[in-house]
Amino acid sequence: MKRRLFVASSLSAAGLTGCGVGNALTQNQTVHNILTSVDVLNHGLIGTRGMAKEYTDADVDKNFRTNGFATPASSRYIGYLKDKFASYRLVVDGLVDNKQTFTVAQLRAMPLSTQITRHDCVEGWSVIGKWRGVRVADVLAMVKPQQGARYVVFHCMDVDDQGTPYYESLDLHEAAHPQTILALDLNDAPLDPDHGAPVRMKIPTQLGYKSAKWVDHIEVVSTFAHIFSGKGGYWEDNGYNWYAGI
Ligand SMILES: Nc1nc2c(c(=O)[nH]1)N[C@H]1C(S)=C(S)[C@@H](COP(=O)(O)O)O[C@H]1N2
Ligand SMILES: [Mo]
Repeated sequence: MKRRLFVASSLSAAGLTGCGVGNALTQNQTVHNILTSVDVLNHGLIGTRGMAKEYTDADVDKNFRTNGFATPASSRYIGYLKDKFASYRLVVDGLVDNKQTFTVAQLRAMPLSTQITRHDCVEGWSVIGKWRGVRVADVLAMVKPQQGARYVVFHCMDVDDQGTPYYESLDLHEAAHPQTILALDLNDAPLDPDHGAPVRMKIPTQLGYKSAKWVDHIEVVSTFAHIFSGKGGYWEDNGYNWYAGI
C-alpha cells in the first residue's frame, strides 16, 4: 500500500492527474508506461482474493468529494431526477439465462450490504465512505451467467466532451467479490446525483476509476474486445491498465 501511494503521489508531483476531463494522458506514452508499472506493482499486494479494510462510523469523512465527468445532463437523466428515479430501470443482460430489469425499489428490496471503506483515486487522494447496496454476486446469481461468460461490463449514463460514454468492467471473479456492490446509499442517504444516483458501483478492492457511477446497464460478456476501443473501460481505452487492484 505504501508503495502504491508513493507511486501515485509521484504521479501527482509530476503534475499528472488521471481522472479529470480533457487531460492528455492518451497522447503521453511515458504516462502510459508509468501507469502500467503502477498496476504491475499493485497486483498481488492485496489482490481480488483479499478483503479491503473496513472502517468504523467514526472514520467516515463527512464530505465525500466528487470526481470525474459532469453529472449527466441528458433529457433522460433530467427526467429521472424529476420523477425521483421512478422510471429508471437497470437492465442486466448479455450472456445470461435470465435477463432482468430492476427498478430502484426492487433493488432496495434485495438484501443490502453495508461497508465503510476507503476510496482510492489514482490521482493520489482517498476518502472513507459508508456505502450500502446490493452485492453484484446476488444479481449474477439471479441472471445466471451462461457458459463462456467471463466479464461483467457496467455501462454508464454520462459522456465525455466528445460524447463517448463512461463504462467499466470486471471479471466474474472480481464482480462476485463480497465487497463489490451496486451502491444505492452513501453515508446513510440515497446517492445524490453527483455521486452517481440512483445506482453506482463500489469496488473497494480496486482503484476509484473502476467504481462506475450512473450505471443503467450491466452486460455479461465473453470478451469486451467489441466494446468501444476494446480495453474494458473508458480510462483503459485511454491508457490505464484494466487491472486496478489495490
Ligand atoms: N460514470 C462515471 N463513473 C466514474 C467516473 C466518471 O467520470 N464517470 N470517475 C471515476 C473516478 S476516476 C473516481 S475517483 C470516482 C469518483 O467518485 P465520486 O465522484 O463519487 O467521488 O468515480 C469513478 N467513476
Ligand atoms: Mo479517480
